[in-house]
Amino acid sequence: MSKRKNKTNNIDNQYTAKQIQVLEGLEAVRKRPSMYIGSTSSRGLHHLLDEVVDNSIDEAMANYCKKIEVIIHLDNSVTVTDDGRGIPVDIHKETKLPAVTIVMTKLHAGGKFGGSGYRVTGGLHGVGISVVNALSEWLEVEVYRDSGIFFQRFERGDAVSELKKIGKSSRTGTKITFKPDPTIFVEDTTFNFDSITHRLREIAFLNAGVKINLKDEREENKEVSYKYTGGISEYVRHLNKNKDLLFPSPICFTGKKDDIEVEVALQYNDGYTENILSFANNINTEEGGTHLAGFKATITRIINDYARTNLLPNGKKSPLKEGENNLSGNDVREGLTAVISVKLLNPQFEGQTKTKLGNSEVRGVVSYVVGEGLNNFLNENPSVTKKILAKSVSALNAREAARKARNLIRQKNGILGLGTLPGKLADCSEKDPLFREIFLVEGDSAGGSAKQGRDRRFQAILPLRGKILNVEKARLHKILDNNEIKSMVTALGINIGEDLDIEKLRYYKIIIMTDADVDGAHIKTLLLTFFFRYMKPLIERGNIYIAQPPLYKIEHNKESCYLYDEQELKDKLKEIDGNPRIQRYKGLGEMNPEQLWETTMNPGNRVLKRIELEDNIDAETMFTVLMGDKVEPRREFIYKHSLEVKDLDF
Ligand code: 0RA
Repeated sequence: MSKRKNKTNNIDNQYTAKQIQVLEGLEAVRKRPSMYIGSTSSRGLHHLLDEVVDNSIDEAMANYCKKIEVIIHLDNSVTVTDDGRGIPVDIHKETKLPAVTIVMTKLHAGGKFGGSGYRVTGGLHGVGISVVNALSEWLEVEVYRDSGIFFQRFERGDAVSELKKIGKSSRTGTKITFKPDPTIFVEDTTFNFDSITHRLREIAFLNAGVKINLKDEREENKEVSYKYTGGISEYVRHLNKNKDLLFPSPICFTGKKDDIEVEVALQYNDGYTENILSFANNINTEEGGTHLAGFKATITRIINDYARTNLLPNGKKSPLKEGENNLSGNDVREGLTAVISVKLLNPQFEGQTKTKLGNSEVRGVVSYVVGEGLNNFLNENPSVTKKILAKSVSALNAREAARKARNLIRQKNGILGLGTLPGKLADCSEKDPLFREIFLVEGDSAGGSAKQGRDRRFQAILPLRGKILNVEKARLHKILDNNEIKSMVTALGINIGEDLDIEKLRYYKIIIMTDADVDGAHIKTLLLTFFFRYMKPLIERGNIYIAQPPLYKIEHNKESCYLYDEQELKDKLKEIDGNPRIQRYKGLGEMNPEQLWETTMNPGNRVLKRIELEDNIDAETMFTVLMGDKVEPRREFIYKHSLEVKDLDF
């Protein structure tokens, strides 16, 4: 669940306690925490930290804060320090409490502050630090302000000391340390270094020049520091890190109109996928919205205009003839990596996950900034322009070829979407997709065993011969030429890419079953790359699973058992005395149909790993590195991660 908040209004920075509207106490938060932070799982726990950091980011957005430091302590408490203005400590007339105490102990419905100081926060999140306080076993705040250091401690939301001046200081800023309450976060109270780094780095990219440090005291030397003077331009460089580029430096446009700030950075690589990230007030708008729509419409229009009305720089005529098809949006975005960041006073977040920017006025401002900028750039950089046009036109040609290939699949599927299923598919008899599963099996021989061993009522088998095509290096029509992919697409029934219709999914569980060796791992990765690029909803909805065939069989005293990893083998060997004869399975083919059923396919015994998309952006990078052209980053990636993974199971 993501947070949303509004850009701070720095017009009136003479904040005083009278601007705070006191609303509710914190009992409500402890009673129903999920209402405020989405859930009390690990996600909700991390949301507490996001909330505190976001307050510092507000200070950074308003240009008062240059440095943020986050420290995870041994006891799973966390400290966030910033060098912003410091939370005000002056006394609020009606309640006679210091402002910081009110900020920590009262729920400010609809936002942190009423009135003119800070602008209103909307949506489910951006709920305020008081929510963090309410859900913490204890919280301590230190404010550096008005030449002093002020301190107060809270337990489960209640002040247990008064605000005290404990020293003098010439600096300003806020330091908050809190320990999530284990009686609320019963599942998990440990902070995850890697997921925190991801958000902090994102924030650093989006706020050029702000330095963000993260230290994990639970491990030695675990520390990272981010500061990007180039802002989102460096973000684009980072996203394109392992790709071959059409031109070396990202193109940047910035502008401001009607209090809406727009920043865009873009760069083309020679690949076929588009990777556009959009943000509003530092929130990743995964569902897009008006800023993204404005951007897309504008680059399509400008590049089309340019391709039609201008001679190419080498003197050749425009590649688009009069009356001929326009370049489509997809054509001009092939190989495009871009980051769009807008900052505005009252963002409206819509959509299913409230990550779609709704403010209609933003579209025009983005169009204006991108239109001006791109036009100027194209006029001034003929050689780059030529490359972009050539790439778009070649995408247009490929699109034509892909359309033909897709039509073939469509014809094959028949108008009713049923049509001819692939010959090698052994389908099941169950009719409700919810209860059907399909095994994608490596090799014909294992496919044969699986067909014999399965429960044919609800298990379908599709054997795949050899390796499927690496889709990271091929265009759509090539991909659809590939027989293995074709039969998979037909069997699943949902088509791919733009034509995908998830409602037509024929099997709720899609289970990849490969040998437990290097080739098997490679095939798994190829299949996952294909699903990620062309059938992403399957991954997002959690339809994809990996089967876990056993690695060993042990026979001892006329009894046999199967073991699934090295640790299980070690434990078992300790447990039994005598000398069992141990069989190591290299491939699925070494098991007979009954064994395959018993160990890997029977829902009563089997272990399936569900593939989850924890982070879209990191997954994007991972597939580029694993399946792309460049060898060195792949070697690095595998080396780095081989130290982390226990079994090479993706
Ligand atoms: C209210 C008003 C002002 C700043 C803040 C809150 C503030 C809150 C947090 C939370 C973490 N770090 C923070 N930094 C600042 C404006 C104060 C002024 O006008 O001087």
